[in-house]
Amino acid sequence: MTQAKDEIKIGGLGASRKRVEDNRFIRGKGRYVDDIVLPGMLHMEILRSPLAHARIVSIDTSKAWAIPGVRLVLTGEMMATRNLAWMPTLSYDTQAVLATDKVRFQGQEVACVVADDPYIAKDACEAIVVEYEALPVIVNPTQAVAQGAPLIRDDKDNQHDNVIYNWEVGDKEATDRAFAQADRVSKLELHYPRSHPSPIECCGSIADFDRSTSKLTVYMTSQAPHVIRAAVALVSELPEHMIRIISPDLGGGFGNKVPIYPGYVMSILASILLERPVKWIEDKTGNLISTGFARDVYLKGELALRNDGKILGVRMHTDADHGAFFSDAQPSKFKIGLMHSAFSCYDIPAAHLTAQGVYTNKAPGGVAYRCSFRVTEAMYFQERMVQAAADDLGMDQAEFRRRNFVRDDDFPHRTPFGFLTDSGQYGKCLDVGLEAIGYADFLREKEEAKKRGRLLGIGISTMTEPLGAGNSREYDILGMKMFDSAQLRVHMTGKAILRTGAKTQGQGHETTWAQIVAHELGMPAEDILVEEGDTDNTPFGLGTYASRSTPVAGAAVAMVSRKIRAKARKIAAHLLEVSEEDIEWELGRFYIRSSPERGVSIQECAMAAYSNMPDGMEPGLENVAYYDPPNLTWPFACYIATVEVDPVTGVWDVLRVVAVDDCGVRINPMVVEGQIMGGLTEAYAMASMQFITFDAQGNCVGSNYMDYLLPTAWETPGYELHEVVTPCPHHPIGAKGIGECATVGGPAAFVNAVMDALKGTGVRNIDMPLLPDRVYEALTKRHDVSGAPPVKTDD
Ligand code: MCN
Ligand code: CUM
Repeated sequence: MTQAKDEIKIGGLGASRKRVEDNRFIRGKGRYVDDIVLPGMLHMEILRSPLAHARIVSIDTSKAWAIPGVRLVLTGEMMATRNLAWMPTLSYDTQAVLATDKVRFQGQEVACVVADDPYIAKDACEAIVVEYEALPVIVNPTQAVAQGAPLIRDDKDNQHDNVIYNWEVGDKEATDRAFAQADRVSKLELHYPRSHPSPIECCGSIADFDRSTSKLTVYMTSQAPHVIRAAVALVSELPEHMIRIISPDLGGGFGNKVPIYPGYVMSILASILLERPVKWIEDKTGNLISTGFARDVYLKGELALRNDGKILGVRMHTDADHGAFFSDAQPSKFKIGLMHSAFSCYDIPAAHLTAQGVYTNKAPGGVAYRCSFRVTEAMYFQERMVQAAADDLGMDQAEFRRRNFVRDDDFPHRTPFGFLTDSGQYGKCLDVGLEAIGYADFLREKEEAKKRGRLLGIGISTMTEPLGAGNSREYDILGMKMFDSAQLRVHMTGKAILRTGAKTQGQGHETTWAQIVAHELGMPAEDILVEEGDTDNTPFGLGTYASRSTPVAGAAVAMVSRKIRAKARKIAAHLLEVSEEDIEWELGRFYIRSSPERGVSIQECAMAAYSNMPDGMEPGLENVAYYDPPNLTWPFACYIATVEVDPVTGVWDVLRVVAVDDCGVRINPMVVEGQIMGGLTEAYAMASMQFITFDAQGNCVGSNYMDYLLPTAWETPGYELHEVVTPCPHHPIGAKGIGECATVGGPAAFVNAVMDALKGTGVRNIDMPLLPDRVYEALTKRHDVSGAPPVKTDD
C-alpha cells in the first residue's frame, strides 16, 4: 500500500532544503565560463579608451599584428565592413561595438586583439597606438541639456541635442488640483548615484563557430540566454536554430549579465573569422567601468499634504543619466522603467511623473543591479519623501505611513500611477517590525541620548514593489513578449528532469524548482534534476531578472507539474481499473475514492507510462508549459534600521536592522532569507560606502575595489528577519518574488536612520553614499550634501 508523503520530508513547499548547487560550489567544482577550455581556443582582450569624449584621429595596429601569437586585431573600421561597428541595444538605441568616429566614455571599447594566450593579447593591446583629439565632456544631466553642450551622439541622424526621451505618466490635472487643495507641500531633491552590481565573476564569453556544421555555440555569462539567441539571430543573419547559447554556472549576475555587451559580439565575430573558439573574460576594472551600471537618477519630488497627515497627491520629476548609449534592458513601453511603481503601497488619489533621459560621456547603463527596472530608485525616492513629509508635518514616521497605507480590504487596488496591486497586509508588517525593534523604547532612548550629546536615529522603509514581468500584454523586450516556460520529463523509474527558460545566477533555482515539483507531484525533490541556461535544451523564456523567475518560470513549473499529474491520473485509473472520476489525489498518490487503501504512487504511474499505458494513450510522461502571468506580483517589505552617528567624525554605526518581508508563500524559507540578507547587505553598501562617480574630465572614480567598496562580514550588520505571508492570489502556489526586495527597500531605511539622527539641524538630505565626510559636512555646515558628479579630485 502506498502512502501520502510528508511534504517537508520530501523537500516540498516550505522545506528549508539545503541548496543542491552548493555541493559543487563549495567544492570548487562549479563550471563557469572561464573554466571551459575548448580545443584550439584563442583569447581576446579589449583596448579601452582612456578619455571620456574624443575624436579618433587614427589607430595604428601594425605593432600589435607583429607580435608573435597574435591572430587578429579588430578595430571599428574593420567591424564596419561587416556592418557590426554598431549594434542595436535592448532599448531601441544603437551602441558602438568598437568605436569608429569618437569615443564617448572612459573605458569604451576601441580595439581588440585575439591571440594564443590572454597575456599576448593584453600586450598587443598596449602596442596599439591611438591618436585622440579630446572633446568637452559631459558628466551629468544639467551639463547635458545646457546651452551649447557638445552633441554626444552625432552619429545619429535626427539627434540634435543630448536628450533621449521625455516621458510622463499619471494625471497632471488631478495632481495639480490636489496640490491646490493641500495644506502644505513637502519637497525633496535627491540623487541616486551610480552603483554597480559587481558580481564576483565578471562578464565573458567563448564563441565557437564551426564552419563544417555552420553552428555557432556561445558560452556566455547571460541571465537571459534565449533573448541573446534571438538577438544574435537578428543581428548576425545566422539562422536561430544554428545558434546555441549556453550560460553555465554564473558567479552572480545581479543584473550585470542581462544586457548585450560589445565583448560578446567581438568574440563571436572573431570566432567566425578565425574558425576557432575565442574566449573573452572581462577583468574587474573592465567590468566596473564599462558594463552594467545602475541608477544615476535625479529626483525632484513633491507631496501635497493635509495637516492630518493624509497625502493628497505626488509629483515627481526624474532626470536619468544613461551614459553614452541608451542600452537599458527594460520593458519597451516604459522609458524610465517602472519608476512609476513609486507610492504603490500608499493610497494617494493623484500622481504625476515626468522623466527625462539624457546622454552623457559615461558608460551606458541605468537598469541593472537588483532593480526590477528602476524600482530601486522609485522606492528610495518614495521612502525618503515620505520621511521628509512626516518630519515637515511634525508627525511620527510610523503613524504617517500607517495613515496612508492601502488597507487590507482595499484590494485589488489601483495605484496612483495605474498599476493594479492585489494583496498585502501592510499595517501588519509595519506592526511586526515596530514591535521587533522596540519602537517606543528606542524613541525614548534616543531622546535620553540626545541630552548627553549622542545622536541616535531610526529609519523606516516600507514598500510594495512590482516583481515578475509580464503579463505579455504590457511587457516586452524588443517586441519579445514577457512570459516563461518549464519542461518536465518524468523517467520510467520516477526520477525527473526539469528545464526552464530562466537562468539562475546564485538564487538557488536548482533547489527551489524541484521543491515546486515535489509539492505538485509528491516526488522527493532529490529525484528531480533542474537544468537551465542551454538554449538547445531548454524551452524559450525571457530569463532571470526583475525577480521574475518565481512569479513566471516558477508558475510554469507548477503548471507543467499539473499537466503531468493530469496524465498520471489517467494512468492511475487504468492501473486501478476504475474510471478517472473515481480517482482522488493526495501528495504522491492516487487512490480510489470509495476504497482509499487501494492506490498507486506517482512513481508507479511513471513506470506504467513507459510499460503499461492504457490503450490509445500516447506513451511517456513529459510536458511543457508556457506561463503568461495575469499580473505582476507585489511583495511587501518593512525594513527598520537604528544607527548612532558620531558628531565628531560623521561616522555612523548600525545598531540594529529588522526586516519584515511578505513574499507570499515561501518555497524555501532558507533561500528566501538568504536573498533578504544578501539584499540588505547590498543596500547597506550603497547607503554607506559604495562610491562610483566621475570627475569633470569624465574619469571614472571607483574603477577598482580600493575605491568601490564591497562590505565584508566585518562591516556587515546583523539582521533580524521576520515574515508575514499574504499569498499571491493569481500565482499557482501563491508565491511572490523576493530576489530584489531588500536591495530595493533597504537603502532608504539606512539613510532615513542617519537623517533621523540629524533631525533638527535643518539638513534635509545627504546623497548616498553617506560617507563620514558628507555626514560631517552636513552636521557642521548645516546644509544638504549632494553626491552628484563631477566630484572634486586632488589634482
Ligand atoms: N523564492 C522562494 N519563495 C518565494 C520567492 C522566491 O523560495 N516566495 C526563492 C526562489 O525559488 C529562488 C529565489 O528565492 O530560488 C529568488 O527567487 P525570485 O524572487 O523569483 O528571483 P529570481 O530567481 O528571478 O532572481 C532574480 C533576482 C534578481 S533580478 C537579482 S538582480 C538578483 C537576485 O535575484 N541577483 C542575484 N538575487 C541574487 N542572488 C544571488 N545569489 N545572485 C544573484 O546574482
Ligand atoms: Cu535589474 S537587476 Mo535583476 O533584475 O537582474
